[in-house]
Amino acid sequence: MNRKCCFKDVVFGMMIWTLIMIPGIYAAGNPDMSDMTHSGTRSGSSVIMRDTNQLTMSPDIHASDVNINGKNPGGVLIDFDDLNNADPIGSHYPGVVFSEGWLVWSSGGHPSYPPHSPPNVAYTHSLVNYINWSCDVNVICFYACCYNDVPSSWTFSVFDDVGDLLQQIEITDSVVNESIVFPVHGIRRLEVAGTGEWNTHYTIDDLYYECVEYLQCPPDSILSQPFDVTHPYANGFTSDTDSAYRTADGYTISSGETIRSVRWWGFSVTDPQQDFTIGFYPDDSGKPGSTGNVHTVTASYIDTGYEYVGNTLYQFDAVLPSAETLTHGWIVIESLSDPAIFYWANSTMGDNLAMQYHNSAWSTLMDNLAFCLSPTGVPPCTETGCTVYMPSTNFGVGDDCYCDVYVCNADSTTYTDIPLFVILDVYGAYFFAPSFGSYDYYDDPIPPGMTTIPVLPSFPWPSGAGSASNITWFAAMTNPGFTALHGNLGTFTFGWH
Ligand SMILES: [Ca+2]
Ligand SMILES: [Ca+2]
Ligand SMILES: [Ca+2]
Repeated sequence: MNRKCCFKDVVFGMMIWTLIMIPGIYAAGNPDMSDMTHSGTRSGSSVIMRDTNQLTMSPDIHASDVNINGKNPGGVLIDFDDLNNADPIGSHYPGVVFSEGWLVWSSGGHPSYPPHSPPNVAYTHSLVNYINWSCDVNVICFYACCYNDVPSSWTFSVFDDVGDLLQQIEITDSVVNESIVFPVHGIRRLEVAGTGEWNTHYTIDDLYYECVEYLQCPPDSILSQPFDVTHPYANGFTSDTDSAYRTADGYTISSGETIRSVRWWGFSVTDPQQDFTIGFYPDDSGKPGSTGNVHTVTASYIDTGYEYVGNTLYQFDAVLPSAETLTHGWIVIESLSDPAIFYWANSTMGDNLAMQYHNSAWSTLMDNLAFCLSPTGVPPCTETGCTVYMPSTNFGVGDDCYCDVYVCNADSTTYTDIPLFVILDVYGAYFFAPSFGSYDYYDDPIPPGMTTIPVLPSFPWPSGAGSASNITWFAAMTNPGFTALHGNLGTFTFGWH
């Protein structure tokens, strides 16, 4: 009984200390950021123009760098020279489908249609034709020959995945191996049309394209809007407690799903920060509502290895302290006070609508922000201690319920004599896992890194359970003598209805 009393004293001492300290975090004064929030040129190792609300990136148009002869290793060059004269093209090249009627022609020596790469070119006489890509393409280049013996014009058009026209290029006179470049993003389809006898008087050769390349969302993501490393207009939008801006994007997940972890990408000037709030706000007439659920998180981050105009792109991951149940609304990721300025990176996925808050009002950004939402998440192990996880804070009939405790051993040796206590507090009655009797603890060895202890196996929340609130888990390691906590105490409060 002595052990139990000692442990409870330690636990509740820690709990009260935690409760007292949390408001202090919010009340902490902000350092003077005035030198970081002004627009214009920053002194330092790199001189980059920045607006206050975003990084000002000069567009990095890949097409201007592209060497159509395959110099750019990121793309694919189709020269049609591996096929024989009169072969149909069809699906011969992986990831690209040519409509029926596109054929190869060995046009060597023809003055109006000389191959750009001998011997072959491609053509179709079909009035209705297309070339479809299975990936989003961010640049297409090719060489066209058009022969205008009767008045004709040729229109090359590219479309996105929903059939919206992205760009058109028109040729109205005879050309020989004219370079045609579509430096636009998200192309899925090319069509050729025209006037006069256009359909019998053109060829193309050396078709070059680049597929869009995304960074990865976690495999179990329920919303994926990742950063696009081939984005020609990579940018970041200020979302920082120390600035006058914060940034939001909309999201919708299926009813019944919950959000437990968030991955996002951004730029930090200068050192990456780790302390953020992630807020989920209901929609209020097309903008974030005034009150939402705000989670304070400590993120882990990695340097992605990508740099945009001198700015390193970081990938951040954070586990929410409790599952977020709002299935539709706005997510706001904002860095807490820190000398660095955080810029949330944009994405080429999404509806091209995000919002930014400034001067007490939300305004529209014609862009998307790069983030992923995931229903599970094991926190990074950086500090020794325990984290309790349940998939909801308020269970209803049929909801998936379980309880895991993540035990972080940040030391390099396996603990063999460190007890792990997991205690359920039901209105002052204490149940000690794993037996849920009046006193028990886990005494398995705890290896370095993160160990997941399944405390309650998964079960559907039953009917007839009534309702309850403020039921709390405590999880902590102690020293072998049970007199002091070893690492951080984890708590999780939940209820049911
Ligand atoms: Ca060729
Ligand atoms: Ca800051
Ligand atoms: Ca959006």
